[in-house]
Amino acid sequence: MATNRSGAAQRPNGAPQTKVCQFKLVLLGESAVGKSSLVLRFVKGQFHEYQESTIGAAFLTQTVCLDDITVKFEIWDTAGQERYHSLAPMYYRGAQAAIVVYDITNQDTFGRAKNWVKELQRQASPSIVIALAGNKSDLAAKRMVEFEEAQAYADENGLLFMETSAKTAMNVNDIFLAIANKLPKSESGGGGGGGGAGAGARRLNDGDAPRASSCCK
Ligand SMILES: Nc1nc2c(ncn2[C@@H]2O[C@H](COP(=O)(O)OP(=O)(O)OP(=O)(O)O)[C@@H](O)[C@H]2O)c(=O)[nH]1
Ligand SMILES: [Mg+2]
Repeated sequence: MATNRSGAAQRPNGAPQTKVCQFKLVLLGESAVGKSSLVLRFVKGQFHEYQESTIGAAFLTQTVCLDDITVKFEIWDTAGQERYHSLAPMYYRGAQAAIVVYDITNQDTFGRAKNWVKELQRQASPSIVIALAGNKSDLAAKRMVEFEEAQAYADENGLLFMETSAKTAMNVNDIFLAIANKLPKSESGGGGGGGGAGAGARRLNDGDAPRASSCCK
């Protein structure tokens, strides 16, 4: 397989081969903040007023295309109910990215989100990319968490931050895209993927099965 000047693999007809990088992403946050709704919006473009509470966790995938690579997210949507808390490490272990979600109409969920951030900072991969999502931004009339307060907290902790609405789709694709852009796509970004402890991307060539520890270049 030939490579072009930028080092990207080329097919025999000269067309550049798209790099596909695979990342494990986990959603965490209090029950009913809208984690499943954000994933449903991102993956299927849908919203359900009566979304059922998640049991255990749900797994979905979605790809986003950046300029020169395709990022495939393996998404673990965890259950926010307290009785499932002890399962969470199974899902954030080896994750390269996390979205910690709170509901802008509920101050308690913001406090819970901060606890999830602390837990990730202590126990997840040191290079994990964490995004904070203040969901239900369509309910601004009932707002209890100020944008500026959350932005300041995110800045102090090096988090991406957006207010989102799974209902109107505001900033939903954008937050995943911002994460995709921030994730390291080189070997120096960390090793391993999937269930491993590292934080690098797994690169897939077209038609390849996932390879456990090779990274995007
Ligand atoms: N208005 C509004 N409602 C939302 C939004 N996102 C989710 N909801 C509603 O909030 C409720 C809870 O949403 P879920 O997506 O099930 O919340 P969850 O965080 O996955 O909850 P668990 O699975 O129990 O952890 C549902 O009734 C949704 O329709 C939003 O952006 N705006
Ligand atoms: Mg859910």
